[in-house]
Amino acid sequence: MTINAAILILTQNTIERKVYLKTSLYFLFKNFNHIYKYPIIILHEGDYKERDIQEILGGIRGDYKNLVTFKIIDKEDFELPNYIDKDKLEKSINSQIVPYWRNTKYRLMCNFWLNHFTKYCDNYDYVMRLDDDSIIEETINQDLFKLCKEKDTIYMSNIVHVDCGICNYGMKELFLELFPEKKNIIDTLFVKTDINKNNTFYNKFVDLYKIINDNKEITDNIEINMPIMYYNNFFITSTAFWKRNDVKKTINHINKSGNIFYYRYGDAPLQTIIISLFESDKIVRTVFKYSKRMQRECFIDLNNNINQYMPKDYINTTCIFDKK
Ligand SMILES: Nc1nc2c(ncn2[C@@H]2O[C@H](COP(=O)(O)OP(=O)(O)O)[C@@H](O)[C@H]2O)c(=O)[nH]1
Ligand SMILES: [Mg+2]
Repeated sequence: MTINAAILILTQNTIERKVYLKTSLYFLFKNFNHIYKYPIIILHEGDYKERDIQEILGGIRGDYKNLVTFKIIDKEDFELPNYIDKDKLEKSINSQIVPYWRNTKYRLMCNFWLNHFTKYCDNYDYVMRLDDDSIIEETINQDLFKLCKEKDTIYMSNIVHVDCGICNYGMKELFLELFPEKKNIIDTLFVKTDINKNNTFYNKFVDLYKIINDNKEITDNIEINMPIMYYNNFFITSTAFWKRNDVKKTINHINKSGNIFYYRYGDAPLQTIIISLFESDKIVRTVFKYSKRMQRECFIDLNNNINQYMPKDYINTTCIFDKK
């Protein structure tokens, strides 16, 4: 069986990211791709020049380097959509309400993985995303693409996690509005919590809500719904799914809300929810040891605070399915 598939890595040419990319590629080849030999496309914004490309390829052994190509993505992919109010966005980002509130470019990256990545998939029936800071930590003894094709899988991912409810505020309501008849499924995809006046986030959230909703008041008890999602720094997807009209219509509706930018709607929960709504029996969880940066390192946020979100030991992951 031949499978038309490729591995996509979106990256940036900074000193830090270049080191991540080299490490990630090393483990990708060592633990998967030296066996299965899929093409790897490294997507970038034009900041990888000839010498940087040589440097990356130089680290890939023998003929395996022929599997790797670099591709400049379209300039528009990382431009703010014209319906986004820049002033509102700037005020929202300045709130830095949670450590992982991030900046405009992070939001553009999330937007890329919802709206633009399919442009680079025309030649492939399946693509894998792997981030430059994702490490495959053990040998994967099966061809995951072949598995997807055999089982007619539309989305395969690994770690299940609960995302930040403030970053994804209003996401549940948005999907309920679009798919009232699918309330049962939508209910299973979120964990509810409340923030009231005693909560440390309360005042900051009220201010943020006013910025985003043109000074509208919010109730005293704020309902927050945290999405349950697959970490999508590793996933495999059927590319045809994202070209379906009903899927595109749903994505357009999400885009119009502006909330990918005004809040920080993650591409991961959005992908998990969209597939769950349309093809819930075609999502498959595959388990192998891999990690993203946040599980290995602490980080300094934009408020200059040091944050740790690592598992408490070297055996556990942050996967909610692995917890009792
Ligand atoms: N070209 C480009 N890639 C980005 C940008 N921001 C993030 N990425 C890439 O997108 C992937 C996910 O970004 P990351 O910051 O690791 O997100 P996190 O894992 O959610 O913290 C990584 O491979 C990054 O290099 C950006 O502004 N431009
Ligand atoms: Mg990352």
